Amino acid sequence: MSALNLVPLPVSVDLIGTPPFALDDKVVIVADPAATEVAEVAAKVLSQTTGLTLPVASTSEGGDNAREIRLVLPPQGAVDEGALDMSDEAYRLEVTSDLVTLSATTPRGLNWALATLRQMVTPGEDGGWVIPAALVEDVPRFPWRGLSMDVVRSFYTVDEVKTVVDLLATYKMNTLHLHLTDDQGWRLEIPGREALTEISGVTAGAGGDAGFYTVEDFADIQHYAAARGVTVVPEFDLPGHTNAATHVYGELTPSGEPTPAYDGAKVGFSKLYPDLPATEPFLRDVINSMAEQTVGPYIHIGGDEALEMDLGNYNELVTMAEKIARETGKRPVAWQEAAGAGLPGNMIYQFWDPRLTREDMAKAVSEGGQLLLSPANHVYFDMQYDADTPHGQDWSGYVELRDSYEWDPGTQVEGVPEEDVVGVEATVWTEYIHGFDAMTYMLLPRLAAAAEVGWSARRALEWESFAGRIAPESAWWNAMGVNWHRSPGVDWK
Ligand code: TNX
Repeated sequence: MSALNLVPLPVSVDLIGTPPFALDDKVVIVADPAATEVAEVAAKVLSQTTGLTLPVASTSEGGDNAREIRLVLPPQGAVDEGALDMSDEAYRLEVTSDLVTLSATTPRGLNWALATLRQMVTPGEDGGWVIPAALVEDVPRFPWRGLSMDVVRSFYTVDEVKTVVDLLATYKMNTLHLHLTDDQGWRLEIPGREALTEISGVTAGAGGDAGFYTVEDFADIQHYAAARGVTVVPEFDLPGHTNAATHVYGELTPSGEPTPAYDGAKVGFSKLYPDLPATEPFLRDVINSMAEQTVGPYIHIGGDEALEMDLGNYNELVTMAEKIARETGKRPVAWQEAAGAGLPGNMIYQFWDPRLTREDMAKAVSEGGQLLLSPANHVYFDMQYDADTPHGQDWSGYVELRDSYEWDPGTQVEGVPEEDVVGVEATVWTEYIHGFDAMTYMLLPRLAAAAEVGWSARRALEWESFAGRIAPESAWWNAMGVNWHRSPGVDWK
């Protein structure tokens, strides 16, 4: 039997050598009570893979011929969202001829076991489906593996966002960061500030779609994501990238007049003013509402590209936002520019622009901060693959699959040791990505590369190996009905 094609590569895989598990319509999924939600996801994923409809049960039927997929959690296997503890994500997957056992300490870990199991399902010799007998034991290298998705320049529907969640879970990525506010639009309903979405929910970047998520939509996305091991991080980008807010509230500008709507792609012109009386209440209302609406432990306060702002005003505003966010009980995250603002210790800074100085980040980390890595030259999925890519842009160069794969998060930022890196987050900005076909075309296959860089041990990262293991995944993307790009160097099926 050939080696298993698993992405991201697990810590250990042992083929047992006994006959495979036959996956047919006699198989029952048996789940511990705390694992029933994952069991439902498993039934759906396996049905999408094979066309089989497998029942979910809470107790084993027993019997000599019973073949089961068991999902096992220890008692009190609750997900502790607050702790960046990788053991919460560890899993064990054992496949024998008559039993498949997925075990983990949390439902999230079970989701990752399921992701591995799905990749092990292969066509059998007699036309059915088989899962090779094996033992897989696995744990991630970094606790944060995510995607930041710009739903402002172009809006994506709840169902489209759910499909992105499916893709993240497929590669054991645990975080969906939603970029919800920017110059061109405002995408999350804020109760008490409904004008934000009434006025700026109907605007977008040129060529992009408009729209917004209601409070119910946002809850629905988070519930769907949580069932698949994915945490949602909302972003209120400030003090730059705020034209959608100043377009709604004239009181946020010195003239008292609202700014015109903006549908261009230029960045860095908009700003807030710390001394205006309306500013702090506005920050408070938005951050408090986002925090209240958010299940996960983080809130992103932006901080990028306030290019036309006085540094003193910038620092004052990110300090104000950090304090308000902190008071909600969430842990704030900000783009790398905020690392120079002298914010308190345990911020997470998101490194994105390889052109900017890294000294501020090294200093902030030495003072207790941590780093999330989104280097544009590796994981900005709005970068074109090459000159012929019909979507996206190229300010950070072309980024092919291999570029997304060949880099080491442990050594990206001089002066920042691996233990201060929380993980890897790809981004997809949508100034020049319009529609969901374009979106998944830009994500796939690069998303899988970013996932492996964040999950797998460094010694495992070999392009030839990855290129071989990623090839069969195209069958899954086709089964999901999503568009993808045929990156060179891979023998796609
Ligand atoms: C920079 S990345 C931005 C975004 C743009 C992106 C385009 C970051 C924090 N800011 O506003 O959409 O480049 O690649």
